[in-house]
Amino acid sequence: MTTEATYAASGGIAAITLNRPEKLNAFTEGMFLALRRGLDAAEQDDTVRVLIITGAGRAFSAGQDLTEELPRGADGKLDLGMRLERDFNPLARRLWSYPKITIAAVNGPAAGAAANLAMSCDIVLAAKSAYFQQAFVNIGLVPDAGGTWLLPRIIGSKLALALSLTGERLPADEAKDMGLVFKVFEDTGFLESVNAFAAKFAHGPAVAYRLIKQAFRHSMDNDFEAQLKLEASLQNQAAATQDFIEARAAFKAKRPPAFTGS
Ligand code: LHQ
Repeated sequence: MTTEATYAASGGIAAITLNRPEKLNAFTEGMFLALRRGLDAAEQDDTVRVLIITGAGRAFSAGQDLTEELPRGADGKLDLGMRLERDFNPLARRLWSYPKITIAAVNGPAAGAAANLAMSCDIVLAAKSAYFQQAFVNIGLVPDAGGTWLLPRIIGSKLALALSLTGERLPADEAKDMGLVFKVFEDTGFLESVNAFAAKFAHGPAVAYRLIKQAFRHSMDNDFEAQLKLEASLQNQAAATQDFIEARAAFKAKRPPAFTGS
């Protein structure tokens, strides 16, 4: 892994830290490479139940590095679509369908594509001083990395459009009130608070986690009838796990279950 994002895992919790603090962790090609490697490592490690993505220093990330050379098409014109298709969109898709729990630990500003990639994570935790900014309009661009699909579904279309047209900063507490952020923690000891929160997943029922995520992904598009059928099918898969057998035995014995993730 390049040092533009670092990876560490222990005790069932993995963490990828975006690591260009002097440039507010703006995304570069090297950072995407490191992110892909971190996502691979966490996915392949059977002991990992939950992946935290956070930023080094005072920011989560300022989005695309605006000073980086951007690709051009054969006609010489900037081809930002190519950049999105190559780096941002595969990352957004991967986070959206990642088989383990993902937590965006937004420690400071999350601007542009970084705000939208944070939203692709399952749970968003934020430090009190953090903010989210659909900064695209300030540089004459449109929200990308899935933002125009995710944001209206999370906070409603009028708020999502207003935030995108104004480029206003959305403070953590307001983001929580809108349903984008699950919990806001104090700046001091933010990562410790995030780790304590993540610890509840560290030894949990991994198959159920994956299936729960699948159910909610499909509910974005399914009608009620299709979702009922999907729930029945997913429940059969969950019921076939050792963890369900163990949980029933633990319930009868009035003791906590010891999940193995299988
Ligand atoms: C930066 C950046 C940055 C480089 C701060 N790049 N250096 C996808 C596909 C292809 C192309 C286009 O885009 C996309 C998706 C996108 O993400 S577009 C949106 C890109 N992001 C932005 O427009 C946000 C730009 N940054 C800002 O507006 C501010 O930096 C925010 C509001 C995030 C934070 O403001 P401050 O706290 O006042 O910090 P600062 O502006 O002083 O930044 C600190 C340093 O970080 C500074 O460097 P310097 O060497 O002068 O100390 C900035 O130049 C650098 N930096 N963002 N995106």
